[in-house]
Amino acid sequence: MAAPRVLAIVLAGGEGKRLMPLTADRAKPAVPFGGIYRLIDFALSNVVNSGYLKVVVLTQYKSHSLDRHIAKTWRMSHLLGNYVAPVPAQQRVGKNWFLGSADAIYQSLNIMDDERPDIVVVVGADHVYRMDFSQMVASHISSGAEMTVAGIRQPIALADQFGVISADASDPLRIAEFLEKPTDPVGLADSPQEVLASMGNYVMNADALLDAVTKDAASTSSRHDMGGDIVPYFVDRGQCGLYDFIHNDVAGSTDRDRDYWRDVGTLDAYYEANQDLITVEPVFNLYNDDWPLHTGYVGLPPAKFVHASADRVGQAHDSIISPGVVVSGGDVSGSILSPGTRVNSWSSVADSVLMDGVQVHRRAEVRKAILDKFVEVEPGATVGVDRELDASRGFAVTPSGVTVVPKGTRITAD
Ligand code: ADQ
Repeated sequence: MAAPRVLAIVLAGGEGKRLMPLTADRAKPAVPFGGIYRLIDFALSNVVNSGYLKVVVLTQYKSHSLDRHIAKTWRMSHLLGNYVAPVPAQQRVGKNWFLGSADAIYQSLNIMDDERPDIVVVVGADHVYRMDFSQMVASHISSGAEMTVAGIRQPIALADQFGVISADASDPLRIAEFLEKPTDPVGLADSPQEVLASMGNYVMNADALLDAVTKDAASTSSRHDMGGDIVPYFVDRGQCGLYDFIHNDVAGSTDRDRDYWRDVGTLDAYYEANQDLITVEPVFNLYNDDWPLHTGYVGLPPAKFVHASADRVGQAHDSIISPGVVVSGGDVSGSILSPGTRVNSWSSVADSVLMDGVQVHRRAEVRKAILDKFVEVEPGATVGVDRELDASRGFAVTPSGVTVVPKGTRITAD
């Protein structure tokens, strides 16, 4: 049988309210991550590494920096039939602008007319993981279902953030019930403290997708959401397969990060996923050449570490340091420094995420904080040292005590 024609659709219109202030003026998939990446790079790397080179990215909310990143980084050759094309939501008027992810696909059906795919792979754009979608497509084809949903076990306490899957008792590869973000979830029989969560990744027969989103668009009761409306539609028809991510076997994955999947939906989850990159044997390994994670080349000089003397250090340890960083007489530990950050003499940065262009001036101190782009910590100022002070300055302080400072803020020594 000839290989199916596959079109990938990346849903990148999410607002990411719970990541404020990091999403104050950028879409969630454009949030910087791990020094040199944006969140969407993980979904796009997975799609491209899976061998799918026709990719549309549906954008909507504050998409300027996302569009720029895709245009700069993910250009492929239309001449060779490959592309990553950002497609903004059609300019509808009024409240229709804000309809959900199924409507975003419905509005973009003209792309399906152009490409005539057999199969459509729909993936979210705001998770950190490695996944070979070609294995999910193979599983989808062999099951004969019209739609397949990828699932992974998650703590039951998080069930209200996910679609929760119940597999069919007689056929564990069919979904018998699907509840979007349930408030009273039932745990798994073999593990009551866990549920099987939808990863928000779907494989569908193109004709079935077209039919479903067209019917959905005509419904007045639908929220026009993939998880809330389209998945339940296929489950009710007995046409929804399950792909178990644990059995996913990405080339070159180490045992430790093979099952790694993080929904970085909250500031604490975002902070922890960044920390996962740093450890000696990282929980998530960026250095796996068999499944490279692509991003834009920043064109900056190498990082450098200078100005160590009797009373100061110019060093970083247990940290990720990006190009263009200068650590000049400061001390960095347990942190991620993005391109172009500066850490000056007698200052220290610990357990923090510093985005592009952050300046930490002399004798300043940064602890357990996320500093958005171009934040300046003025000489002698502190952040993350006194949470009450941070809150009184208007900074977000997360439940686990991470201070988050919005883009461009000047933090002064009081
Ligand atoms: P959520 O992430 O809460 O749950 P949603 O807000 O619809 O659902 O976001 C899903 C994806 O679609 C994200 O990548 C988002 O950026 C994008 N998106 C949202 N609205 C869009 C729009 N109008 N246009 C384009 N893109 C849009 C979903 C599923 C759950 C599942 C979790 C897994 O609904 O069932 O468990 O993902 O995280």
